[in-house]
Amino acid sequence: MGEKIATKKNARVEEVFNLFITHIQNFLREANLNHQEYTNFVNWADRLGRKGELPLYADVFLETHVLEAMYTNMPGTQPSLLGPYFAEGSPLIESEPGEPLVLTQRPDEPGDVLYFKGHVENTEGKPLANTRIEFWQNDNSAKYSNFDSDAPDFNLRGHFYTDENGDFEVKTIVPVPYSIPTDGPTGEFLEYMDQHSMRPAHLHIMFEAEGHDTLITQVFFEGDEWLETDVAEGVREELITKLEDKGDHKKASLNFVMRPE
Ligand code: MBD
Ligand code: FE
Repeated sequence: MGEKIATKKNARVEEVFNLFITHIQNFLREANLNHQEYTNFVNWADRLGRKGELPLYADVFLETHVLEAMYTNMPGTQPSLLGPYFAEGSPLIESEPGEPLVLTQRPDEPGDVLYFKGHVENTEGKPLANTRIEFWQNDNSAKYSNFDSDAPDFNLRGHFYTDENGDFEVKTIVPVPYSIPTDGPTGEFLEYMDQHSMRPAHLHIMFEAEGHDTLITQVFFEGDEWLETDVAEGVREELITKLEDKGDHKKASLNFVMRPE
């Protein structure tokens, strides 16, 4: 309607898009695509977008490379993938003094009970009290609430705060290895690449503390058969913890180190 298209110049955006298109063009040249292959490729990308799998595809095959470029050799706990299954607006979890926090769950949530303990401090060794912790994971059917699980919205999701010593303990269930969806264009891609679709079992945790860089990371478990071949390449050695068998429940813990801004 005669409205001017935004032409505001942004040197960074221009640089990034220039690089992007140059590399795609070089890729087409290097792969020596014929016209039919080019059409097939465009159609595949179109299916990916229409199925809503672009965020999934990007988080599985690209996100880890952004993190590696940004955070390798930085002090503090290594970030890992945010992934496509974070949901805004999780419930606040509170508990009576001395009682553990209980992550939102159904009355008889299937799975092995897990008590997960964490300690949060910064790179100077100062414990970080009152750190906001966002916590989400899959259920025993390997699905995420708000996305592919039949569980109510925000099941196995919640946020809470560290105590005065920078500690927290939350009662949940042990997450299970996860297959990314194989019935759409992302699955098609995995088949072309002859690659499996599995991620090792993991907890998603996001830490926010005043005056510190937000830490988005994941926790994995020793002995998981998918640690070495995680389809999304999200595993970092220091994020692997041990599941201790305590009879009627499991226990695990990890320390997290945040960087001052
Ligand atoms: C997941 O559960 C996940 O955490 C990532 C990063 C990608 C796909 C599924
Ligand atoms: Fe996940």
